[in-house]
Amino acid sequence: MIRTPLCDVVGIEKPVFQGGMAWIADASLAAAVSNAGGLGIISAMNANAEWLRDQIRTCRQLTQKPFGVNIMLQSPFVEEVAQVVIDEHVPVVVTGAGTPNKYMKKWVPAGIKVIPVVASVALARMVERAGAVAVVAEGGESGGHVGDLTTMTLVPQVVDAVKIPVVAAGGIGDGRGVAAAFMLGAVGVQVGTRFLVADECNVSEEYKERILKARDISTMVTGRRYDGAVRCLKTPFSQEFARREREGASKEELAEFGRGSLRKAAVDGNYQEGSFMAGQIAGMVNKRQSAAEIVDDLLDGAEKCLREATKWVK
Ligand code: TUI
Repeated sequence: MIRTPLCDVVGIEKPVFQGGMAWIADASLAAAVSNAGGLGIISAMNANAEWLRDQIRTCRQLTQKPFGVNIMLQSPFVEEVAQVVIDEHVPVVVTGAGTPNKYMKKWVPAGIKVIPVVASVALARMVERAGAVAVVAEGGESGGHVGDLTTMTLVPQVVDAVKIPVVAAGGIGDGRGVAAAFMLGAVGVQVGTRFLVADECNVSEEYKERILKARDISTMVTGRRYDGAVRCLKTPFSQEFARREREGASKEELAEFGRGSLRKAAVDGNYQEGSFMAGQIAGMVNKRQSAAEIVDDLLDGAEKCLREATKWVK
């Protein structure tokens, strides 16, 4: 069994967070991960207050355990969803794609445990001062919106910079990755891509099949030119996006071209026009399992690695 200080901070049994994947991480997946002893996370993505409130209430019907809500700070509905998590007494809020300090001024006094995703040491320090109980240090191996640093370089630098627990994310898909994260000083992991193929994940069948078929070099990053870098599978859509970017399309033109593409992938399973966000670990995700099996495989695998890790030490 693996138990770390993160478990006590968040009130969970197993130090595994499920990534708040936009258009994908709903009450069904979040409740399954929380019931398995990890922290399930509902993505507020670009949805409005009503949708989020409904998902939070559904999640509460499916699990008695703590769960989180991921708020993407670039959402057009950020103000209203920021209030919903207070009104609904959500235990944990994870933020992404921006600086959450403005909202933390309301969340922290409301008793919400705030755990921002950071892609730099500077942001980690800033959110610690603002009252974050932990941070997720996410390297560019992850799917979706990515920063510049890798997990290998970001995690130890964040660990050295802050006193609060650090959760590693980006490129972690099995027990070896979990063990490596612990070696870098993290006390937990956040995993997204592997949960895409969980039985309780309601993403389109096409998306699941594409993840299962992906190999090591199947992802790419688009949008680097305008600091909106997004990692997704190489598909007709992402290759066309990259072509337009190379040919000098403006930020507005690219935003227009990309509008609705994640929904097309996650909900409609539209391979031609969808943006199939996925991390570089997709090549290792080859099996459909329940969320509980995934959580247990991650930690059992880590335990085995950690026990064997001393064999070279004389
Ligand atoms: O946020 C994510 N991953 C995401 S958000 C998302 S939704 C989306 N949909 C369409 C296009 C773009 C996004 C999909 N995946 N991960 C956490 C994360 N946060 N990664 C990087 C950052 C980040 C980057 C810069 C956080 C803060 C930051 O700097 C803030 C600042 O202003 O310095």
